[in-house]
Amino acid sequence: MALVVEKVATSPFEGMKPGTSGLRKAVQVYQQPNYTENFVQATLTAGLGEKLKGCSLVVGGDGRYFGKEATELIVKICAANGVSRLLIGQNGLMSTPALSCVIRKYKTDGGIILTASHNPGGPNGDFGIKFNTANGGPAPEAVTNAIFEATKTISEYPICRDLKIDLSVIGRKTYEVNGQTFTVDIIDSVDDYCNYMKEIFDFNSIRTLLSGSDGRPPLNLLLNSMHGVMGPYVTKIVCGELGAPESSTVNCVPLEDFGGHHPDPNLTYAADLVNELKKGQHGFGAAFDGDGDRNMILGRNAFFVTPSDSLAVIANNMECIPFFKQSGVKGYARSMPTAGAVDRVAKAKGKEFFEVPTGWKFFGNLMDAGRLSLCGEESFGTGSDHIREKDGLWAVLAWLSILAHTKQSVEELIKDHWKQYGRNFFTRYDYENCESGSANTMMENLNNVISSPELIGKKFTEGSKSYTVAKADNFCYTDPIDNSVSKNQGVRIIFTDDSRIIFRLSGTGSSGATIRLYIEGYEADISQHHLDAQVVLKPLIEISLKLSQLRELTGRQEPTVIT
Ligand code: VG1
Ligand code: CO
Repeated sequence: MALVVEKVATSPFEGMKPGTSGLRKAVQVYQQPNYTENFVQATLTAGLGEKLKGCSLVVGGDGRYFGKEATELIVKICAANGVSRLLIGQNGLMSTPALSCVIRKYKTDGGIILTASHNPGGPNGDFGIKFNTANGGPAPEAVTNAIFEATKTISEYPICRDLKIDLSVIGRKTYEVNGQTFTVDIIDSVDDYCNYMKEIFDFNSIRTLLSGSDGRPPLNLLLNSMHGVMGPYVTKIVCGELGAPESSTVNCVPLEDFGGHHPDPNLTYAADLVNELKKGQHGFGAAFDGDGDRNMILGRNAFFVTPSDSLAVIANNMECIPFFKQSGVKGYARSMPTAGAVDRVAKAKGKEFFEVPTGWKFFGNLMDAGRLSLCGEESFGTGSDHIREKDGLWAVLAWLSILAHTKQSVEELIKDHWKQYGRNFFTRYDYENCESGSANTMMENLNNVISSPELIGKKFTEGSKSYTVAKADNFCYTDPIDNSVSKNQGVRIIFTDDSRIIFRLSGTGSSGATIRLYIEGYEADISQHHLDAQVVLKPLIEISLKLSQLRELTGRQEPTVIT
């Protein structure tokens, strides 16, 4: 079928600057005439440059409200721009890690992900668009900056308005646009990813762990997909391939509004899972976010594994995962605010170690250069160089592999880890939706505090605890591969005992400002390891709040979320 290309005149919208992970805005903002079209066109123009004509792309999303409309627009605009092939997840669904996997497997020129990840969805929720490059990873800052520049000058976009596709039917459709062939492949959202997981892990050993067929009691799982995109992946892989009963999964039907909840796997928004695990019937629990790249791991009785510890435990047990036996274990990395547990494993194992700014895009270059195997963020992100996104289900399968191999429980593994390496106590306080002006004032004040020469060596006392400042700065990162520099990535104050307090503003919110306060304290003494992180870190939290005047400036006495 031959299609007509129409040129539509448009004008720029303000504020289309991608944040930590794509452009996230209220659905109503995206629904404005030409808003989505402008951003898609800018993404194609600046993201692909000369490769645009004749390129192939993967498109998929987390199933949130407005995803189908946006997918249809993308098809029409890609066709008109001379894109030669699109691979689209059935019904527009594809988890972020699966999309990364598909880009790499079919060697496409990149992909477009329709998600606002853990942000709420629905007509009054958020929507988001993110561009990934040919390595399967989130576009680096140079590319997202170029996209932003393109949004400022856009004056028209081409569209094949008559192109109608049925996203629900798997199969190939071809069209003719300006004498060239345009191919749309609707593919199964799970198959390629599932096959890859089978290559990476030893499914037999996980099957045995779950069924208890080696004489041990079966491991009862509870996996909560939070009505995000993960439902079909969990059903097919964990139930279908690994034989877990259906009762070990909840909230597996993707909903456009995630059932009205935040699809965010943390102790606050996944409280249902925590409460269920507290009953002691399950030996392992996990939750995923809307687009499936985050994971929260719990042991029996809701024993909470901090993402920083999860990363360190996986780093310490890489031999349990067949993929790394083949590819070898290269370096380890974490984002700056993530607690330093993995640093100690890297040191003990003699591996190269990297500390990068917040956001998965900073890991990609290191992986592409063959220097990084495993990395993570405190925000429930864990992943490896099998793809170029963090990967929630991969993390669960990694944990199950370790449990199968070591024959230990989650709690035993963590406690043994602390015994060997000491414990990095960690907590994050989120103050969501603060007024932007006061949040910015607070950050400005903090920048002044850290630039004062008197701060170094200064002693802060709270109750019976004292901390002396060893170093203070606003984190600046130079990428070791391409030497690109990312400044102002968070104010950090590091004390002489390696404790840290870190402040930064979120780059994933769609309105107002979210302040994140990260607190870390290290304890080598095993007699202290059982203590509650909130208790251990209380003096540091108090010091942070006083130093920043957060309560006075924002009027917030308590955080919205504590993890
Ligand atoms: C947050 C997390 C960050 C993560 C990002 C995207 O960013 O802190 O670690 O990479 O979300 O995760 P920010 O700027 O709000 O702190 V996701 O699951 O939204 O793709
Ligand atoms: Co996510």
